[in-house]
Formats: sequence, C-alpha cells, structure tokens
Amino acid sequence: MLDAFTKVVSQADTQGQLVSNAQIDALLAVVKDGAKRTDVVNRITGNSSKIVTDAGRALFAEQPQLIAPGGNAYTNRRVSACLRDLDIILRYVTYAVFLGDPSVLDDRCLNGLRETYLALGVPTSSMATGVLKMKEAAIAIANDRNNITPGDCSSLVAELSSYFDRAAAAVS
Ligand code: PEB
Repeated sequence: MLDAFTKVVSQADTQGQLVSNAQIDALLAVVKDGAKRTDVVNRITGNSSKIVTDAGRALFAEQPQLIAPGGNAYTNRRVSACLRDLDIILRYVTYAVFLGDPSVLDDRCLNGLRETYLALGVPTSSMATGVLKMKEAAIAIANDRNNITPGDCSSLVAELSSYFDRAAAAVS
C-alpha cells in the first residue's frame, strides 16, 4: 500500500535519482488540495450506505434477471453478498482517494477479483455497471456545493472518477 509521497520516493529510489521538480509540483498540489481531499472522503464515507443501496436498487431495476430465479443475485443471501461487494469496493475507493494512490485498491480489492467472479458465476459486466452507478452518485456528492466554500474540485473529482473506472475495468 503506497500513498502519493511514498510512491514518488520509491520510484526515485528504484532509479537512484532525486525527486524531480515535476514530481515535487505534483505533490505540492496534493498538499494544497488536502482539505478538499479529506472532505471528499468524509462525504462519501458518510453517505456510503445510500450510495451502495441506490446503486444496487438501480442495477436490479435495470437488470431484473439478476434477482429472478436462476439469476446470480437470486435470494436474499446473494443480494446481500452483492451489496456487500459494492460496499467493499466503495470502501477501497475512499482509501485510494485518501492516499492519492490506487495501490491499496489494486492490491487488496481488485487483484484476482475478476477471476473470483468468473468462478462464482457473478456476471462481471453487471458488476461493472453497479460500480459505475456508485461512481455517478459519489461524484454528485463530492461536487455538492451546499455548505462549502466554492472552489475548483475538478482534478480531485477526476481522480475519484478514475478509481471507480479502474474498479469497473478490473472486473469487466
Ligand atoms: C468478493 N464476492 C463473493 C465472494 C467473494 C466476493 C470472495 C464469495 C464468498 C462470499 O459470498 O462471501 N470479497 C468480495 C470482495 C472482496 C472480498 C469485493 C474484496 C476484498 O473479500 N451478483 C450479481 C451482481 C453482483 C453480485 C451483478 C452487484 O448478480 C455479487 C452485485 N458476489 C455477488 C454475489 C455473491 C458474491 C460473492 C451474488 C454470492 C455468490 C454465491 O454465493 O453464489
């Protein structure tokens, strides 16, 4: 598990080089956006159950065959496994945002997940659709302008978005 700083140092050390000016600038941007980053994590964490249940509900409304007899999410036990999976992925996305680096998401959540789903018969494209539904909700929450000083959150939202895309791509 790396954070944005550890990653830069680890890369520089592998090459036996000093941290470059461009890398310093990029890390400075991470420091300057620190309060926004923490706020985004806080908002998503505080709304996680709504993000997960809404994504699940929308997925099952769009693809009712998943919860019909014979579907991979048929019976309450599998529906709850499904919602739990979305919850786990969302949790690792928030960790990645916190750290400014996706390695925790890759190593502890996405690594081997597609193979697990193939073995379990979980439809991977439906799973990816569920992840992208969480992405839309999380972005809307991160961008909510109520009660905050308006500022430019575009790069942070792009980063957040990339972690969901990464998760969707890894399972599909
Ligand atoms: C990954 N998911 C399931 C299992 C595992 C994971 C290991 C099998 C064991 C179990 O049921 O607990 N676990 C999960 C994860 C990590 C982890 C992400 C990361 C660290 O440790 N079925 C659908 C939908 C989708 C779905 C498309 C959106 O039709 C999910 C939800 N995952 C789903 C279902 C099961 C499952 C298990 C339904 C149960 C499958 C079964 O028991 O037959």
